[in-house]
Amino acid sequence: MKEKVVEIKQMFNEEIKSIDNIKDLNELRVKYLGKKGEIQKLSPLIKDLSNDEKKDFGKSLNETKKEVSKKIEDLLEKLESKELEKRLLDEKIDTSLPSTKLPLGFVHPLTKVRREIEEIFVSMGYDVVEGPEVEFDLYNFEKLNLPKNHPARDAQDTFYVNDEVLLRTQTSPVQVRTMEKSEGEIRIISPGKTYRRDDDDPTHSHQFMQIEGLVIGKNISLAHLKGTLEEFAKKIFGKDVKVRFRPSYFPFTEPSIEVDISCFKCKGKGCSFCSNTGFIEILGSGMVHPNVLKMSGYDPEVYKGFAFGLGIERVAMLKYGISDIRDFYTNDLRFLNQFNRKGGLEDEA
Ligand code: 2NM
Repeated sequence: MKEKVVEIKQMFNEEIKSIDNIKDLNELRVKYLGKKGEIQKLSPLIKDLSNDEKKDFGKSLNETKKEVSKKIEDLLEKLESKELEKRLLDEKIDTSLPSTKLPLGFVHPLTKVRREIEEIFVSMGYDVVEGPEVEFDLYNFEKLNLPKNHPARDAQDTFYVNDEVLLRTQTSPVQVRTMEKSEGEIRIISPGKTYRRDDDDPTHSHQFMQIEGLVIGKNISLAHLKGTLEEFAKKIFGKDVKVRFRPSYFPFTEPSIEVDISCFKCKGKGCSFCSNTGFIEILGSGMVHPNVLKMSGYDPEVYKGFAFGLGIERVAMLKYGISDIRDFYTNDLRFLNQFNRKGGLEDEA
């Protein structure tokens, strides 16, 4: 009986030597340790033995089972780590290969210029405030000293939702809303989309972008307006530009002032670009009209303020020499790619 066990053990030891993969090892396990395996097959023989022999045989059968089992487990462990190593080697990533190029996006020129203007004013201590594009007539016109039937409304005709609701023609309603909510000093700019009833052409667009600014304080004067806007013009167009202030008219400011910079084509000598004036208009401004202050809860005897507004398209057109405002809105990549990270030298970023 015992010889049989030894024989099986020897057979197993011989067979396991040639196993070099997990699949074959599993087959070997079934062959020796399975329900109908070589070792199990010996169990029925036990009943024909004497008690002493039974004990002896049972013991050697168990030991063999343990031994075979242990050898299989050990080899399994070795084979598993070998296979993992092989898989890692096979799947090794070649980091020297060139990567697939992903087209990187870049910001729209209007966003670029808006951010640049915002940064200049934020560095002077202004907050950036936004508001609704669909506005009440009350905020877009009436509280800006433009009552119904005021002739200046003509120049700012817009898209109406109904008699009292419209698409804002400027971002000033944001300034009005801010004044209503505030007491005391204010220093804000409000960027955003604005709308006018205009036929689109190279210099007009029914939708455009504006940044307006508002400063309110007890001793704010025209001197603050001039100093601020001159500093802004030099930061955005270069420190060599000359700045000119010219009287004008807006219903919401008194006095009203337009700001020009020296023409960068002819440096102020006069050319076709500046209609021989040597200057180019860049923004409108003025001291906030007492009526506007009053309507928004400020006492014009105590508080004064200056305000200004500029078109982002206009600044971008002057800065980059763009001659048609519609280029900003038609999404032609030949136009837009000029503003990619490489300055348009390559098709994609
Ligand atoms: C401009 C020109 C002049 C302006 C006025 C106000 C407010 F709300 F304070 F009255 N906000 N913006 C203003 C003044 C805007 O745009 C050409």
